[in-house]
Amino acid sequence: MNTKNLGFNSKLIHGGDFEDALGSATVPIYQTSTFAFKNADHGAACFAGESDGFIYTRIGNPTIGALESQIADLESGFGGIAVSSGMAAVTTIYMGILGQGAHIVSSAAVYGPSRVVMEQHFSRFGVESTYVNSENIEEVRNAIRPNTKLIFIETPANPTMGITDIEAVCKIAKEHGILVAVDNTFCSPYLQKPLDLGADIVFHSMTKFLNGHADIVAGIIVAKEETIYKKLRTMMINMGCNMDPHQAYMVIRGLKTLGIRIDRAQENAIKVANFLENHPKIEWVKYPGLTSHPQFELAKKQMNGPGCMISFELKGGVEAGKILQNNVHLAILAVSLGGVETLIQHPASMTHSKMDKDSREKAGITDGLVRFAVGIENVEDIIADLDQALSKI
Ligand code: LCS
Repeated sequence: MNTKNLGFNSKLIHGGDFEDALGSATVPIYQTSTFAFKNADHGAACFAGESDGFIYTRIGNPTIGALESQIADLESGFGGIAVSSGMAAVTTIYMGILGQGAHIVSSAAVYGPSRVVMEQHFSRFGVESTYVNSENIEEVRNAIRPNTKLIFIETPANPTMGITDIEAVCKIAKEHGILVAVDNTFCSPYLQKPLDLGADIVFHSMTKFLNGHADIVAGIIVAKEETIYKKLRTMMINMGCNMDPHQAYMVIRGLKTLGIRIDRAQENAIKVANFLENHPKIEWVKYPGLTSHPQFELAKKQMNGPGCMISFELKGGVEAGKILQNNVHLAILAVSLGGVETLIQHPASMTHSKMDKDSREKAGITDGLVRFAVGIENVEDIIADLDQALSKI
């Protein structure tokens, strides 16, 4: 079925370039590592790229391919590269685009390991990095060097909820012939389409909203153009960070409800953010749907909704935050986000603990910051849970 002209939610159900020979209504799991060739010439033609046949699951697999084509279409890209985790997406992009002597400019506030892997490991191979507050476009411009090959941004940023102007960054990058990669994990293509705003590469931890059920770890990269797609696909194949067919099946299944899951969680998040902002024990709340967010207007312009992630700090900082974490009952005290369940975590001691304190502080990740991922439960229950836990402080 040609799904090109369907709406977003219809594409979630019917998208993906896959037609089953036996008419299966859902994409089956091709749980195989290898594929039989029709004969020796066919095998050679597959390896030479002269035939479309499947060869070996690390190189390609029908279940994984269905997911890749579906997400590439949702992100308006040329092609998708499914990988074993969000971090596999990050390292595949770094490996594919950067080389010895290359330089990367990145948002300072990114998922901790995206920065740690660059500063502690890629630096050993001669890759230089500069971390800037990408909410300030001049800081991005000023960090560019003659050897800058990639601008890497995450927006909204994990966990500060800072917003980077994707279009403005891409404009600067184009002037210098630099590629832009955007981590779209916090939004999904339902809320934000970086390739339409000028980015070259978009990627996700599909562990989060795209799968949506907190039961697998997975990642995907989508490139806007064929040359970058081919380069990154080859890197994924050679590094061996491919996805497993069962993982792909789980994401295809979870993806069908992406729109209604986000609609519901976002509706809840707006109410939770308002509750927190008006609570006397809260010092500050950062949520793109609140007019108090410093980039409220930018968020409205580049996102289709404020999303489901909130960061806040309590009066009483770290200690008060601990009491809150220890007293919630409905919200699960756990890292990750984007599932149907509400989660709470403390970035400075959990997701961002491997970043040094100085870098954390410069990135706006204060020791007292608490991150709240809003799920699809009844919002009255989420708020009542927070209210009773706050009363313990
Ligand atoms: N990018 C972002 C924005 C993320 O939040 C994460 C994981 C990753 C990349 C890496 O993805 P993974 O390899 O885990 O699939 N974020 C997590 C978090 O905030 N809590 O636990 C994991």
